[in-house]
Amino acid sequence: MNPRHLEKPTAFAELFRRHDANPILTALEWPYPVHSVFNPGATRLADGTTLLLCRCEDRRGFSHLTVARSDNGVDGWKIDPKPTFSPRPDKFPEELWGVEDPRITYLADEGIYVVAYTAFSKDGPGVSLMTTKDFKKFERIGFAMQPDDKDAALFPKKFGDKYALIHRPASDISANMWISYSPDLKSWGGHKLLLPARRGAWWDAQKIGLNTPPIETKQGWLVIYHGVRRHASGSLYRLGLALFDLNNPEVCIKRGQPWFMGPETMYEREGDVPNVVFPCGHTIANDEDTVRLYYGAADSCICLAVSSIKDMLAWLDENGTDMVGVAGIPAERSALNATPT
Ligand code: BMA
Repeated sequence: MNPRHLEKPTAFAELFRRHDANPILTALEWPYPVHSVFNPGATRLADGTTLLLCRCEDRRGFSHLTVARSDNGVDGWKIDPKPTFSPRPDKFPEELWGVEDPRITYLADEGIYVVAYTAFSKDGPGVSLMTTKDFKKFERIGFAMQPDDKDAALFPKKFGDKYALIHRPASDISANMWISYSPDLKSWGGHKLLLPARRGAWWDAQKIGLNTPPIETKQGWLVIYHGVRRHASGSLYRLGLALFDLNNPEVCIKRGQPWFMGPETMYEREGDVPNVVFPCGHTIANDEDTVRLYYGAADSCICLAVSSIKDMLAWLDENGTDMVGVAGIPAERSALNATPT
């Protein structure tokens, strides 16, 4: 049982409701030995099946990816009997220390899934891409972004004739979200700052990074990101929301001020890395509104929380700051303006 202060920590309205069955997947359910399962990418296949591409950590500390399928997205998971996608450092040296945190984007025009994942190389984590049609055979494209870079996902649509990727390069002085473009998923350029971490006491002051692929709505692209706040005993990973222009994703229209979900339950507060909620995927139901967020809790297990596009937009209206045109800053500079002091 949760200690009393963890039971219902606050009176804040809940945007995403945690599923009663949480955690929905743990290492205990795995058909072969793994230490932990977390941070899954997610998608719904054409037949309505929910597919999770789960990050599984072994007892060396290295991660691989394994597929779990369910008819209802909650239980009855059928897990591949052995690793679905293992690191191949012999051919792809950037995968020396494993593959992590996959984000799945379906490109409807081409009928392929593009998975952006973290390849843990000798020089640190970088962003790799692979494509698949069936989650059985995979084609690696290789490093899209060299180290230090992670937290990447492709937009499901092209802008003009270019694919667009959100990612998070990190240096000693910053860890902000960037956007880059490519004509072929191989050469990347046009790099621009998309959303910076805030500063000082903000919940997203030290580092931020994309979580799930951008969600297309009539009002713009909804982007779920994590913010990290470091404190005396470690880091707190919480989730925030921002809205970007449909035709020009570099323009931030709104940025939520508070986090909308943070570690509150026992399974989010305790585990290998305490105080972490970290989604890498969501699915949208047939009603085109219900959003199911699949997240890693405390880098230990897989959980589900449910909301809707309608509620996410309403939450941003209530809790967001308008970013465009604030203080006379034109739309094209909105990313820089997204750092309230
Ligand atoms: C981030 C990522 C995630 C992880 C989180 C908390 O940097 O590496 O895979 O869940 O840290 O440990």
